[in-house]
Amino acid sequence: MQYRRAALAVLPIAAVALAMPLVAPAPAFAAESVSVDLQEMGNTGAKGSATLTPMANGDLKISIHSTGMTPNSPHAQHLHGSAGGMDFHCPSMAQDVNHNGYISVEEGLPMYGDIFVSLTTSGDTTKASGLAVDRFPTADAKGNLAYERTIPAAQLPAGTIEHIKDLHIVQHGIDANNNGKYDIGALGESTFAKSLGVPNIPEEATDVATCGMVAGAAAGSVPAGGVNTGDGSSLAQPGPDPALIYSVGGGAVLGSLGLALYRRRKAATA
Ligand SMILES: [Cu+2]
Repeated sequence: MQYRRAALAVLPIAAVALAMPLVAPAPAFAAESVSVDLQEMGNTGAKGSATLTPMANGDLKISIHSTGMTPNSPHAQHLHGSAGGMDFHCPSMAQDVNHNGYISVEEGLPMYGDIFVSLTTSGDTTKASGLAVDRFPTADAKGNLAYERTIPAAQLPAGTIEHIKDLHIVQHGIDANNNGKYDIGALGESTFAKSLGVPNIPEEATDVATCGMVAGAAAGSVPAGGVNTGDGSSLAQPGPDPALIYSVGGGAVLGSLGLALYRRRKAATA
């Protein structure tokens, strides 16, 4: 089984090699640290704070501390948004289309945008690692999550530091029924995962736990691209297709994620 897991873990790397464009190193650009207040999305009970620190050499240091996360469980987390002029925001509960009290990936994506950087603990940080669950931080037994990593400049998408205020942090993975794990019994099967051809992933594992924007970002930017907050008008328009956004590479990663989660779940219930 170790061998099988190792073989699956290679998949994301192969996907990245195919999907990752050449990224020019960011110019050296030192700026102040910015803080991010990670707010509960729906009734998740999770919250936290983060600091993004552009280093003098163009690297980006990320520090995150969250509480109320699903204990002993991995949490996918990303910088979402765009360096290309689109103005994305954290969702509000107006995006909770099915009124279940939580924000699913499908509900959140049109508002918070594509994955910009995957905040993994090691290795690749592109969108292709968006659900590489073996490289995301795991909350402790009390639901506390701590994360710190400095991502090298050469590994950041062009414009990351310059557009830091256009980006925001999203953490995934909730425990809706407070039983200390991700289970299908709580909110059913993840329709997002299923749309990528990976059945039997709990919706709890992919739903949004927290989201936070860089302090002051909303006041300093004007919405572009027709995305509004608050009035829910964007819901009437077809949003980006999540399957397209996560791309073939993301699908491959989710495939390995799904199997890993599924095995853990089986192991936990065995
Ligand atoms: Cu995300």
